[in-house]
Amino acid sequence: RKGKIRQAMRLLGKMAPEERPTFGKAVNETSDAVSGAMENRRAELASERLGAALVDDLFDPTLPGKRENRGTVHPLTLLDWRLDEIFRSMGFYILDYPEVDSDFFNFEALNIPADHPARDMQDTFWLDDGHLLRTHTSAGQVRAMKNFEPPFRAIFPGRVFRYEATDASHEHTFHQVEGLYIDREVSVANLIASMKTLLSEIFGREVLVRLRPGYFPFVEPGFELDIGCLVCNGGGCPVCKKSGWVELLPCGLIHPNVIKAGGLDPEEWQGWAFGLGLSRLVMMRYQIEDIRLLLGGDIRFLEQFQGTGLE
Ligand code: FA5
Repeated sequence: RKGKIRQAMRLLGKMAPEERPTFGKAVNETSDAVSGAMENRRAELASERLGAALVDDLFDPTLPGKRENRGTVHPLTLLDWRLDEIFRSMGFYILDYPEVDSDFFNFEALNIPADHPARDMQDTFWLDDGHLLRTHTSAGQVRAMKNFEPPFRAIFPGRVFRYEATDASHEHTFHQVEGLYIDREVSVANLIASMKTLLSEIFGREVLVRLRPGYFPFVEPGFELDIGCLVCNGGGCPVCKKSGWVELLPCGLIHPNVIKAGGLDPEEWQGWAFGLGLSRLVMMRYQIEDIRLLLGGDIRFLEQFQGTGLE
């Protein structure tokens, strides 16, 4: 209302009649020109907004997609899941026991008293309070016997620790899976059959195995089950120390003293156990030539397991 055009229109009344037509015409033309310009600009702005929206919201199906960087599942976890599945289907419990344990469960209860030379087979990280980092998952054997009514079968996977020098096939921190079967009557034949089922499920084919006598104070008889090295296919490499064989699966029938430590009567109950080297199994399964890659945390190594086994 206070605009210049309105003010000019108000002037019309005070003008001499002969001046009015020309002045009036000029004001009207100006008024039309201004509203026309405003209309144009309004349309322009609207079409700019529409154009911008079209550009921003446009979906072009021919453009390449944006790659989402997802984390990958560690190969140790992949095989651990697979083993859980295989053993669960055979009626095994999946148990979890502490990494910090006592001398009793790691050694004493397994028929390895304080002065026993077998303690030197597994150099131990001791804690100040007399506890230790378990040197093997066998530390869970007597715990399991105390926890469950026999007959039962169970596996307990986990990290174990040894104070030892590292090389292509040895780590100070590595993974094992313990297997335990307690019943009134168990046999070596059944133990070996279970091991073979496990290996052929994991590798999807028969693998070359050999059985040797092995000494562990907590089993009698004890065996070492080796598999033909799948990193070099038996030709010889740093993983198998050029022997063509990899120590993978020590096992045996549980010693009566261990059955007793588990609170069971060895006259009534027997058992077998195995201690699978899970880290080495992963190396064989994925042909990894150095165990230190597993826990080294190198993202380029881990990324290679994209998608494996999860689908
Ligand atoms: C044991 O630890 C026994 N507790 C196994 C056992 C269980 C025997 C039940 C009988 C009955 P050993 O020290 O050999 O045994 O280790 C078992 C497996 O762990 C080996 O065969 C190997 O595959 C793996 N292993 C041993 N030391 C290392 C290491 N430093 N780095 C990586 N893997 C290892």
